[in-house]
Amino acid sequence: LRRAELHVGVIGAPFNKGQRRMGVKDGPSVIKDTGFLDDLRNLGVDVTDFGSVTLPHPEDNEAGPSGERWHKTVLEYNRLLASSVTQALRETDLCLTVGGDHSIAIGTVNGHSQVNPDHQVVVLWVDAHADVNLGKTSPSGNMHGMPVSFHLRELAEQVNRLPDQWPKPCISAQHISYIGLRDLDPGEVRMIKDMGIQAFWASDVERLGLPAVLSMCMEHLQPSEKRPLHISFDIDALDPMEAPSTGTPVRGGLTLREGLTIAETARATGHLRAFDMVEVNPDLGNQNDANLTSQAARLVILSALAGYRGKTQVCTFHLNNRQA
Ligand code: 4U7
Ligand code: MN
Ligand code: MN
Ligand code: MN
Repeated sequence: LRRAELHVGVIGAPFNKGQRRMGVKDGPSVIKDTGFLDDLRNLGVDVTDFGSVTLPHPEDNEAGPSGERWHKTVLEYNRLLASSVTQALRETDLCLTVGGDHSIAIGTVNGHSQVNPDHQVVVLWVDAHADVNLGKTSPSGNMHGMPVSFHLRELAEQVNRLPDQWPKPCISAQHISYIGLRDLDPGEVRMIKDMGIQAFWASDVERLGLPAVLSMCMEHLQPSEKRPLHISFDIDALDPMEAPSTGTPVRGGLTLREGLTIAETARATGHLRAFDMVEVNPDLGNQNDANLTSQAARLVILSALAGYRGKTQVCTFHLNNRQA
């Protein structure tokens, strides 16, 4: 019996309180219904399903000090999720978290950072949006537009946390890159510029080409044994023609083919340790839209974890420095 090359832990995060549309809570179940767990196993990946993370107690409806909608609920949920991510990463090589809205990346990035506290996690944020709003810069109050701000050390003083100061910042501005941006708020543009964050807009992908963008990203982030790579993939990075069922679609996005290339390139580094797939909302659009969107999510996941692109595994996986 061949030993699996990669052991993946999968966590469902059916959470929707980072924004106001209910249906994103069903993201994990419709993505699971595509059969991607069996696909992964058939592609030689060892999969442990850690089930779903849900809040055990009634939700609190209070906003944060700067109007962050459902602030306590969002952060308490993410504290729970973070501990599941940490546990999954202690038992497996790579943690896949399926959301849910993008506020769940408060928990996934925090949980990933707890695994090797002295190892700096590097993050590739694939999204139409920068998700770096503070309560005071957010035009909506929705916390799915804020997860990055919770992690950045440079913003430490400006973020409203839980009374015990959870979550602690864990990422420096030079350790995150964006791909796919095209809809930022004025405060976000200013913060990204001030902090010098590497950002590739959808227009940069067009102008420079994706291979050049990806090599600049990887050179900048330098994923390594000491710098595990975390990808947070918002399905709205893709063009709405490819992934229509999502809460904040923006036209002029990445093609599915580009999404798959990003996933494959990250995998080929051998340093990918965490992957989030978020913002699939099957309630939006018709059944065909929902199917297109969950299939796009499935394909991106299979590319990231197994190098799959339609029956052919395009690159041999090599996980650097994994424990024997
Ligand atoms: B997503 C927005 F104002 N920036 O903060 C905001 F445009 O996770 C959108 O990327 C955030 O889907 C989108 O509400 C959050 C808005
Ligand atoms: Mn293992
Ligand atoms: Mn987005
Ligand atoms: Mn997002």
